[in-house]
Amino acid sequence: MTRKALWMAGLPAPVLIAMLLLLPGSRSLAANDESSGGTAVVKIDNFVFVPQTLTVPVGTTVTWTNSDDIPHTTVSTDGAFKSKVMDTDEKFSFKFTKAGTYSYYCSVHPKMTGKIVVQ
Ligand SMILES: [Cu+2]
Repeated sequence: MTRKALWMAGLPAPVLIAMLLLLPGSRSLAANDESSGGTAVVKIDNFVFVPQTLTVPVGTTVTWTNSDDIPHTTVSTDGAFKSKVMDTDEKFSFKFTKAGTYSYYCSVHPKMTGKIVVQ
């Protein structure tokens, strides 16, 4: 009885594995679709935007996270977006709906600059 129950419990495993393998695949396909609206992340670490240049498809929401102990902002040079002052671990998100190159800086430390390239 016990042996039979174990054998049966093992049966669905290949099915589960196949499902686990297939599901992330279909999700990443959807992420590549411009209309689905993906996400991307810029980290602020040690007075640097990481990565300094980020290339994303149109429709991507970019989230900046301040990992510094010092307050920072992210401000577009052409006024497309402007965050409030972000304290440690605070975030700011902006959805890029138009192609273009968006330069930005930290208004507290204007030497901190970065770029979002939207294609
Ligand atoms: Cu700053």
